[in-house]
Amino acid sequence: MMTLIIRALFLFLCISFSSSVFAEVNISDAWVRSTIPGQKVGAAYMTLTSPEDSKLFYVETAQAGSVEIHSMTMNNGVMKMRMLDELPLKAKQPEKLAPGGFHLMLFELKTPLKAGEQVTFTLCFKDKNNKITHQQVTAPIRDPN
Ligand SMILES: [Cu+2]
Repeated sequence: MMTLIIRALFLFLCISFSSSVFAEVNISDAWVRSTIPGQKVGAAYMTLTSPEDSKLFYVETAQAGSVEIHSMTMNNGVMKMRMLDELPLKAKQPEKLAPGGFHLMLFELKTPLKAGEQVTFTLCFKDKNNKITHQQVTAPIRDPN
């Protein structure tokens, strides 16, 4: 419940008090992994290149109840996923969200994610002065490989 309230607040801050006019983050190679019917969790990938130091701190889409920013690491042969409060983006350094590494995790999917369809995300960024901006990206759904 608490997290729901915090999420709603983040979204409110993000959408209400932010502009998406300048210093846009370049979003490329965005795609979403297709799911099988009944699967409630999905994953999305993209490459983020920010013109200045900034952080990705909130993501949402109408197709999922919530979206988390995750890291994935190998620890003695065991895959470990961790939720990040924010993903730091270094100026002009592409940060790749890809299978086996950083990714967006989609929870409580409203419908199965079918290859050929699309998912639109709102991404909220915070620069080093805590100025908030948001951008949208529409990503195609693909079968892995
Ligand atoms: Cu994950």
